[in-house]
Amino acid sequence: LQIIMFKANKHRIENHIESLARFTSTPGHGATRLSYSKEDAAARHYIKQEMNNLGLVVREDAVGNIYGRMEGALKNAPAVIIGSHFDSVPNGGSFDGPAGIVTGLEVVALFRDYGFEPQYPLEVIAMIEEEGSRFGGGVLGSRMIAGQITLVDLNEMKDNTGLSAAEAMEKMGFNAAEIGSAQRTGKDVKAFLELHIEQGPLLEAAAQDVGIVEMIVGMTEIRITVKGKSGHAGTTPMEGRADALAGAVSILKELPGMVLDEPDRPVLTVGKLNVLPNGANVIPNQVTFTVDIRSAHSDTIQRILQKIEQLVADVKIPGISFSTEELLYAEPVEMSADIQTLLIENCEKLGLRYRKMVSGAGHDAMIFADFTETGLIFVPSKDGISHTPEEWTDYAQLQKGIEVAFETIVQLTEAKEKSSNTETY
Ligand code: HGY
Ligand code: MN
Ligand code: MN
Repeated sequence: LQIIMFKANKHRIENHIESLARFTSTPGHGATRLSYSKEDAAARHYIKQEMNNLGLVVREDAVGNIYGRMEGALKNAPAVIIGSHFDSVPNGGSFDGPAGIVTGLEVVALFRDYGFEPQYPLEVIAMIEEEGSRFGGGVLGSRMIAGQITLVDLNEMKDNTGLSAAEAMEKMGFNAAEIGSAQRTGKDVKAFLELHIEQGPLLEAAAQDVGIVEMIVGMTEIRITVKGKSGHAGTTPMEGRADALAGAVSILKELPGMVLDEPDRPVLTVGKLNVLPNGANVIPNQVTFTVDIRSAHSDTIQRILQKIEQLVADVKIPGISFSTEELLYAEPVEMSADIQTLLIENCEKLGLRYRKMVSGAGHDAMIFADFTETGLIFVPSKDGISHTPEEWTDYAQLQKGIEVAFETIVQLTEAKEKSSNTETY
């Protein structure tokens, strides 16, 4: 029995990752690449150029997601899509997002190297605003593809300078009003596959090469705004102050305890907090902060949201008011059982160690799963860390994950080798 191993090219992989890592507004302090920023534009140029070099037909949808398409033998057949996002968190790492895009580029390069021709068309995708670092919420590129976002939403989502997502798109030559044309459905998408770094410690600790994701936890992101009354820090008596930060603290200090007594170990994070007018000698009149809650069980998330609602209602400080907005709500979602089976078969064929696992991180795959067969592959993260400049995955590990992705994409596109005399047995 002779198994032909199609080896991915580690140098190409490393070169792509290192090249994309250079497009950051914080050089030396990790990847900071916000959607529609000049760093986005530089990364976009690189990605499109590499797609062109691979002979792909390159296009950008109305809202800035990038596609590189390889036609298949079957005309008008739904496409298999592979890719991830190219925006980052502030001061993030080089692999979160780009690892999945580089996987798409390398899979196509392997199709070219080994003479594979897909029956179903193959599309590499690079999506915007998965992290939500600029406009909040997250998975925005994929939610627009899934038809879950309207033009009204894009006019309402603002960055911290008050610019809306629609205006930011327009500045880069995209057109939020055409958002409908960005939608994909199960009719024109046969499957979606994403490779991502694990962003946790399990694979490295168990010396396993690949994580096969069964399910992505549910998550919600809310933004709470606390309004009070500004005033002079020196001449305003403590009694009767409507100090917005004091109001916010009365909520913030209760939040961690809310999840600790939940049986299924949900997580809650306050990652963003803004104080206005942010003067050391001015009583704050407005504080906004985000609350990110995740659990494998949506009833747990609902219960925590109700507890927060009650907590806010119970705060009785004269002159202090609260408002809450939901920026994202995603149910826990299962990955395709069929694709998981293919991934297991391919890991075994390649002699790789693997585990099935739950993803505590959100990914574009959780949105694609709403309308097409979706698979998510993890590769190990050094020390389990991510969303920091120290984020790292050995290129040899990334190469193994890409080889699993290649085998799986060959199956999903029902690709055939050009010369028939190199049958795999
Ligand atoms: O927040 C997340 O889980 C992902 O990194 N956007
Ligand atoms: Mn990511
Ligand atoms: Mn991330």
